[in-house]
Amino acid sequence: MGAELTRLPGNCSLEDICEVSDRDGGVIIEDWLPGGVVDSFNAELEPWLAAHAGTDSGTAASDEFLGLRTKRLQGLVTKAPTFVRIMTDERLVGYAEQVIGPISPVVILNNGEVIDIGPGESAQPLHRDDDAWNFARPGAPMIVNSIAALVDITSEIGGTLVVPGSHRWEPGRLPSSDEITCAAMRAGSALFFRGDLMHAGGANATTDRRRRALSTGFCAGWLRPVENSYTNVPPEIARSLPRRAQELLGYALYDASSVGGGYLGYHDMGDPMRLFD
Ligand SMILES: O=C(O)CCC(=O)C(=O)O
Repeated sequence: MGAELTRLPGNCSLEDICEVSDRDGGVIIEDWLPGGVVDSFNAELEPWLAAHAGTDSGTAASDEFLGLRTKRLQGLVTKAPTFVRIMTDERLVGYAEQVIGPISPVVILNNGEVIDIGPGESAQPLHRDDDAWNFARPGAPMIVNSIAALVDITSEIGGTLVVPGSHRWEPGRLPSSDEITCAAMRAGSALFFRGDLMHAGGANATTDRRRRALSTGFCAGWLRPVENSYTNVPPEIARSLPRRAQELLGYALYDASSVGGGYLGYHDMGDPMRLFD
C-alpha cells in the first residue's frame, strides 16, 4: 500500500478539511469526537447491538454487500440520543454544505449508521457511495460521508479501505493495490470523504474483536436518502429535537428559490416544520 491519507489535527478548520478533501477525496481528522461523546454514544449503543438479530435488509445481494457478520443500526436519534450532537457537528455539516453546495443549497441526512464489523467478515467491494444513484459521476458528488471510529481501528480489524484521488478518475478505472490505503484511526477520529471517492469496509479476518464505527452522511436536499428518516425518526420524536436536527432530518421545506429552483417536501401544502409549532 503506497497511497496515504492526510491526517489533520482535531482543531483543524473547515477550510483545511475542504482543501485536503478537494485534493484527495477524503481526509482523516484526528480526535474529531471528544472521549466523553464516544463513551456515552457507545454506552447507548450497547443494548441495541446486543439485541441485533442479524443482517436482513430485504435482498440477498444487499445483505451480502452490508455484510453477513456485520451489525448495522439506523434510526440512531431514537436509539442513541448522543447521535444528535454528532449529526449536527458544525464542521461535518459545513463540509457537506461546501461539497454539495454547487448542486443544492440545502443538505439533509443521508444516513446515520453504526457499522459493527464482526470477526470473520470479508472486505466489501470497492465502491463510491454516489453509486447508489446510478447516474452519478466522479467529479460531481451528491453526498459526503464520514466514518468515525468508536473503537481503535486498524487494518486487521476492518479499517475502511480508501483510494485517495479516485474522486477525479475517469469512470471504469480500477486501483492497483498500491493505490489503496487503510483509514486506521484511534477511537474518536474520523474519515470525512466525498461521495465520489472509492472506498470499502475492510476485512476482519484474523481478530476476535469487533470494529465499531459510525457512518454519518449528508446528501443534496432534493435527493432520496439511503436512510428513511421520516419512518426511523417520526414526527412524535423529531418534535423534541433541536431545530437544526429537524432540518437535517429533512423536515424543513426544501427551498431552492435562491438558485432558481423550487420547493420540495410539502406537508399538506405547507412547511412540515409547522408540525412542531
Ligand atoms: O464500514 C466501512 O468502513 C465502510 C462501509 C461502506 O462503505 C458501506 O457500507 O457502504
